[in-house]
Amino acid sequence: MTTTPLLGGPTLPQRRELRTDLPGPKSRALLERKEAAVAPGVGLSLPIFVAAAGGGVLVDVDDNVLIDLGSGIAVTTIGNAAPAVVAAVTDQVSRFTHTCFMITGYASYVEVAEELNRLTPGDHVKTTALFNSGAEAVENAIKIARRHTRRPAVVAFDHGYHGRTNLTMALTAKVMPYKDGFGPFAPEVYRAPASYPFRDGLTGPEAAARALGQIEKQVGADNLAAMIIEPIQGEGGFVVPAPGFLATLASWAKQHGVVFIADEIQTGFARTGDLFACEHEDVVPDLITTAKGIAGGLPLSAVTGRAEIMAAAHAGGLGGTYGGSPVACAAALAALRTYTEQDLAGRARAVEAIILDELSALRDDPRVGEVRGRGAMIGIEFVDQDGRPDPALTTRITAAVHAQGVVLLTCGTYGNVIRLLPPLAIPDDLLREGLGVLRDAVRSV
Ligand code: PLZ
Repeated sequence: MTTTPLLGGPTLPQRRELRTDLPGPKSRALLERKEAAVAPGVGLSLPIFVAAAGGGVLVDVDDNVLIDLGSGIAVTTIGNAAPAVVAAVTDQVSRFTHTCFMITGYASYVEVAEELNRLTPGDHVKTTALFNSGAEAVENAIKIARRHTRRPAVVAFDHGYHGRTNLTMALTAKVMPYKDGFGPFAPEVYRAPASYPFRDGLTGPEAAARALGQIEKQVGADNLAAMIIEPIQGEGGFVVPAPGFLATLASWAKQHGVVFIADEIQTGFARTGDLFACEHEDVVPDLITTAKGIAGGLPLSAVTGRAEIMAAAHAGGLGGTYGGSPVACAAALAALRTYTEQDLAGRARAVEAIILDELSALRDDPRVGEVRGRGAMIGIEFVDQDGRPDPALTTRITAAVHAQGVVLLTCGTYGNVIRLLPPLAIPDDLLREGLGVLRDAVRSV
């Protein structure tokens, strides 16, 4: 039995082991009950029900041990049920579970805010507000930007993803499955072309000039409260913008008094090999939204930004019953300590090297259009012989990988990108094994 070298962690065996075909009988029975009891709008990528997880594995209810290359969509970056998080949460729930921070305070909320103010890009004075989900953080960032600028419009980008609530659906680009039939959507949201080097062939400054030209013609800087962008697009296909794209947008925003919001909900917390993806290009956002990796699996999100912008929201204007729950804050303090004390950004760069090494044999495959990304956020875009997106091939490869007991996610506007988001607590040999399964599946499908 090997345990993860990174976090001293879990007691689960760190090896893949299939005792049944997938899904096994217990998962199949739960799937039947799910179909009867759970609204069909809530999907399930793999028909597997989990009993335990840690390090780089998920153990299902049939005692199958699966390799986790998804981290629950970039959430359990420090590992599932990470010991430091378990200890902090256990201690917190035994003392108190809830007060509502808007009613009576507790220190951990303040400490999480202090940590985020310190860790996020830029050395200006910052403040933070805490919420529950990524979408809620995005909504609040827009509320703050509008109140600060007294302007109505917001620009988001092609391939962008920001959530499933009404305002964030409007910001999200892709209609299926996120928006179809769920409108009407929030007004005053405009979409600009993004930078997608593999498909548009533009340099960063060229792509930025195209976007800004459109914004100036169709929206007008004087009407624009904010632009919101993911520094590497997640759901949209792990699209890394060409160098200079983000910096050009940010400097235009500054010049025109437009609030530049970096949505680092998927890219944040060491995932891309820096603590935040903006750091790679020295871009300093006015506001940054974070969630996912922030609390090791507990629901927590944040808006952090320039104190003078954050102060635009009047007293009592921001909040919610559960935002910054004491349990989630306890988890976050443990998780944030882990990121910095164990240099998980460095670990993400080591994971990147392993991924690129294991996938190097695929680069000559004409169906592999591009392997891209940074750190432990790497995507593979699949194309047909004419270079067009090949979602059917992507689905076949993913299904073959799932059947072998490796949890793997897809993404992309065209549904043709396999994305790798392993927990950073995964042992190297297990990561290599999971990638080997993927490599074999690509070859055999
Ligand atoms: N912004 C950049 O990646 C969440 C969505 C999965 P919530 N991404 C996973 C799905 O199909 O619902 C995300 C993101 C970025 C915002 C969000 C929204 O975060 O916590 O899901 O609300």
